[in-house]
Amino acid sequence: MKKLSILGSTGSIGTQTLEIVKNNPSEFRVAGLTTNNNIELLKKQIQEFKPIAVAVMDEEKADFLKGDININVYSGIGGIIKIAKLNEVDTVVNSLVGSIGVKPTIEAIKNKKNIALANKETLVTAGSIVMEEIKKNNVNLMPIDSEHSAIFQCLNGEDINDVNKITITASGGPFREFTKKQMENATAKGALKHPTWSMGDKITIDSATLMNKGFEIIEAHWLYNFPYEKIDVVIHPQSIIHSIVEFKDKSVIAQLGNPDMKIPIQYALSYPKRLDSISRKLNLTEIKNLSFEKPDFERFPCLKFAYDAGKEGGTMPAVLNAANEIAVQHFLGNKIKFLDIPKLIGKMMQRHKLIKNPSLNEILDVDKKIKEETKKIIRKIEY
Ligand code: MN3
Repeated sequence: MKKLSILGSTGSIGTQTLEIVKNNPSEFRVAGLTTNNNIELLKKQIQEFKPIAVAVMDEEKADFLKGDININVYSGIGGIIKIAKLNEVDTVVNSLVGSIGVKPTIEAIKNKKNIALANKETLVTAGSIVMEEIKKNNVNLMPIDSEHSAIFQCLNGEDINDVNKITITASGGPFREFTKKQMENATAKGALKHPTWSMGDKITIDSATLMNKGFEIIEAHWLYNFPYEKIDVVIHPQSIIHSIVEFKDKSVIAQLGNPDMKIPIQYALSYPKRLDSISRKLNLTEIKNLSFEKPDFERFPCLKFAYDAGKEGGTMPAVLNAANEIAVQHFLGNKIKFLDIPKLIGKMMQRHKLIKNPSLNEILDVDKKIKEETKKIIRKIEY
């Protein structure tokens, strides 16, 4: 039986993880849960899954919860790290959103926990440090993201030296067919209508800019120790093929499934086993066609920024991520326009003085500074 801590249990990935736990009571048990501030839902989760401890990012809300229940309630980032390090836990599901997720992953690895990773910032900003710690502590890092789960499955039992190319599929997001002009007037409401996947707000906006795909390129680079030059993106609007690996003998392996995050989440938790699933079966004859297009780097400059940042390495991906995080936050709050997102990221990357082999503290420092600077620029362009 695997004992889990779920960081971000009230979010989209967190609640779906709990559904899987509920459906596989003999496989998984919950030991720790954390939320940003949704204590109403957390309370329900505590009653149902009976963890030994929880953490709430928001200190006031944590105090509020303490009066209500009789298990340990921790707070702040320190509290989240405590849940990631719980003695009773062997696997940490990190479904936090944002760079706040980096430290808990690293602390969990140092405490010999296996990681099921949904938090993108962990590998985007600190990939080299994280992969080193994974090796040093001899633990498993399983991707939860559908694309990386697909690549992992295509590579199962293969030698990475036999791989010619990894192709990550992208739905293209809600603005796939938008002209630049249409994008100028795009609203947060419109961007939140994703055609195939149902996800949290931040990642849905990242899908509209294709930044999400950019992050996935950087993650794939670290997960599979694979050069950027051989990682491609193809637009595949139906989101049935989740990624593709081409080998040197020109054989191509792809992984397919309905766009349902419960499938890759469950595999990340059950690996190396496969378990029965409540998810809907893929019915190929129901799908009229599977189509593929080249991504347009001109309309979606965030994708290009991600390649650039990844290839530059060092602190550049942290700059990409920090500027994006703040820009998306302000776009969601209707403070800036859709096309301001790439403008802000480009500006912050251009200005940045690269640190080549940064320590974790240097990365987190850059993260903080870039966020502050991005906010300063936004204050000037707000209307
Ligand atoms: Mn994905």
